[in-house]
Amino acid sequence: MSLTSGGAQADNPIVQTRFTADPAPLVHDGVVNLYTGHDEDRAYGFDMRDWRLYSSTDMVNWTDRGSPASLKTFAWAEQDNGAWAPQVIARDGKFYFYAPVRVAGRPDTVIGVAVADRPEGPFRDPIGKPLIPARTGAIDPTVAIDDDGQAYLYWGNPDLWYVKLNRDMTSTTGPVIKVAKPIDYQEGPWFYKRGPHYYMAYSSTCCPEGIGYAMADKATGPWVPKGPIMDPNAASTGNHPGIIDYKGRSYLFGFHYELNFALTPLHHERRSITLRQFTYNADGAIPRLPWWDDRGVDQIAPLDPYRWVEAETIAWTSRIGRDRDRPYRWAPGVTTAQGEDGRVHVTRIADRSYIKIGGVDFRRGAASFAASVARVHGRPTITLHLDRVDGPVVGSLALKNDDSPAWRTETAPVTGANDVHDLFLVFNGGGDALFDFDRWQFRPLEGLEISRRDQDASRRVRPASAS
Ligand code: FUB
Repeated sequence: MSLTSGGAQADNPIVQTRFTADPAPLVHDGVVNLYTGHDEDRAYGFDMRDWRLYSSTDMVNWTDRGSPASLKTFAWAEQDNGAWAPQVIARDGKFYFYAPVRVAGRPDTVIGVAVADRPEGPFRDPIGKPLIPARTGAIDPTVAIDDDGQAYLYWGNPDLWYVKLNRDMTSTTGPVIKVAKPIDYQEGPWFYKRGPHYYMAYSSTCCPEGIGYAMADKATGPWVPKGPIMDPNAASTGNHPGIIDYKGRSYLFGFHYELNFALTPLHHERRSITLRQFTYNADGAIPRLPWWDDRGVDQIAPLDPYRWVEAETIAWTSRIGRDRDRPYRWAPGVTTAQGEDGRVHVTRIADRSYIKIGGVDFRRGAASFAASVARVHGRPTITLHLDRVDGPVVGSLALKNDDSPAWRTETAPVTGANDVHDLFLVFNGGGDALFDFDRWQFRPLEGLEISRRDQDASRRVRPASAS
């Protein structure tokens, strides 16, 4: 199958290496930075200790950027649980991270603020105390800056509150205001302005939760309920919106529990972030969307394999095996780890596991494949399949047995890879920790220099289609 007309389609949920919840996307500098909550692998109820970051430029392949912040960021907070829904905003060259946490010995929650110079952090606490002191229902902060420069922080379950932020984004001004909430409002507010309209999306009708929204003519309301975006579904107790525009398309993030149900028929708070594309109506209304499916969104532009690609750039991986007819089942997997220097790599690669990269544009042909690897055990192989996990093989790299932790590059010839294809890196060998994997790159066939015209064509944007 050659996908020469454009790119691939994503898979829902968009992260399989961890359980993720409470999506908070931030578009900055041409990149979607998706901040998430993180449900521990063995969670029963909410068991959340850090936040995660994933980034994408095509909405199909997501790069694991590690943990930008954790409960340790807030030294005064309870350290064993409570890292609930965050949001990040950029202002004046810095990034401000707002999140609810708990304080030892208090039944209520508080909201903390942290700041960083880069989207991936590390975030640090500039005030050494809660930004919003303990209050009933002080969870799920959402932040936006109005056209006049005034920033607003909303939050709340089951009521909806806001306060104005000072220009420094780390202090408040004026009173905390409780607003008249839409009747089905529950939690998880997502506040933003688009054109002349102010929007408040939220998790609705607990439980199970759908997604609703309201609109207003100014940042402080009154909020006029506009009905559901997504009806609740009995298969999912929770939901939680994050909404962005990116490269001319509009996206709704939320979550479901399908990877949990791949493990067990029992409900646990082990959630997975999902994604859907939509188109606003001419009057600014958000259309009613169906429940999350297992198909994600169209790729915005194919991935360029002739530059180094982080190995943790993943459209789908085999930690959860899946084919379209036989929904979910466990399979040998891969995971990701973050070094002391903040860099993320793929590790604990098991025999028969794989990483799928969606919509890779080999253009007029690849000559070789290079992988940066370390801690290689035995003689594992990386076999390069196109289109399917058992699709045509265009190359195979046999790694040298070498336990050294130093990254080194190994290469193998490639034949028959051209045009746009999904790429499956399939790992084989004895055991479940075959090697560590930092990044990979193809080299084009000699003489087939990649012209500017080809590069432009490969970045051609497909017409947007609403899901
Ligand atoms: O993830 C913990 C809590 O669950 C969030 O703060 C709520 O919005 C709900 O998603």
